[in-house]
Amino acid sequence: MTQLIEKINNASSLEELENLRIETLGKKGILTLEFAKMKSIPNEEKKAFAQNLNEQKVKVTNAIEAKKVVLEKEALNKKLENEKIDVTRFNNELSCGATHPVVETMDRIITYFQNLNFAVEEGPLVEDDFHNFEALNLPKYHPARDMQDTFYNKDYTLLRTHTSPVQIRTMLKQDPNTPIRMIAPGTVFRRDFDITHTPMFHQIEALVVDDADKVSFANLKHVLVEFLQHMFGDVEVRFRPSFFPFTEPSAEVDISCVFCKGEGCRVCSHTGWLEVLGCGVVDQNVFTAVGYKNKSGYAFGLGVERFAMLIHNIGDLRSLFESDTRLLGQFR
Ligand code: 2NL
Repeated sequence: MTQLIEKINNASSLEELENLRIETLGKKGILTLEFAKMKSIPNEEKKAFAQNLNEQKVKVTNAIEAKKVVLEKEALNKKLENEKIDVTRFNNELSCGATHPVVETMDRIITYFQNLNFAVEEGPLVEDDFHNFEALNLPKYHPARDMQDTFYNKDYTLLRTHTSPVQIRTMLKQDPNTPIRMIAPGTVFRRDFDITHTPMFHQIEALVVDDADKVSFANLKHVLVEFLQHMFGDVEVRFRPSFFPFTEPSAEVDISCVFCKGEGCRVCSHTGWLEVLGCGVVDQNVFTAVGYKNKSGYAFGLGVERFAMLIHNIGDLRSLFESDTRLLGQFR
């Protein structure tokens, strides 16, 4: 008996303990078999025999129960130890996301103009002929409306080819005597796909409108020189006469090449200059289309991808649309 109790106390697992229980108290256990002997015991000895057997049974049962509690607690502790999670542990290898260079560049430009008190306006991507073309002095049969450049829908709507319709909508919704100082950032769409063109890209356009004596080309020039030197550092800025249907006069703006400092390299085609935006004084036909009289305005437009490529020295426009983490990971 003491040997059995000792075995129980030394059991090293719940399995071993259960085996001991079966060996003693199970259907064919030694104590169970002892009880079966009752029949053959003389009547006068039965009471003492049964009492003794019961005492043994209680001792064994208690010993097993007590050991079971200990072993179960040990098993639980072991399980908790194995499954422990340190929620405070920091994993340096975690790869985190980064702002896409196009979005980062867009945010920088937006913030710059917000600080100059420009409002940020938005408009629909699906536009109509009037807001995208007609109001911008692009009459029917103008080459810029060509099916080659514009995504047309069956219902005569189209995907906006520039963000200018946002300016048209802003002028229409406001009283003509309320001055305008706005930028329109957003996606635009053109049927063009090669090394330097993607069918979707990003533009930011700006528009300033006020009484005729308050807005001039000189104002525009000053704002743009300050802006470009903020974005690209100490660069030369050059205005070249150009043409846009919605501005007169119009200019294209170059900065001295940020890679060769104007010496001439492959990026600037050995000219020393990089074209970065287009601008001009709002054409009177645009004001007529939206019912504005005796107003003057200036406007400019730029491609965000081109800015991002020049700022980060990215050679291929298409790499900005491939979501390759080897490129994007460099902008964390
Ligand atoms: C470019 C040139 C430009 C404008 C956009 C504009 C808008 C209105 C009236 C007059 Cl509502 N002009 N926008 C003006 C000049 C140039 O963009 O090369 N963009 C990438």
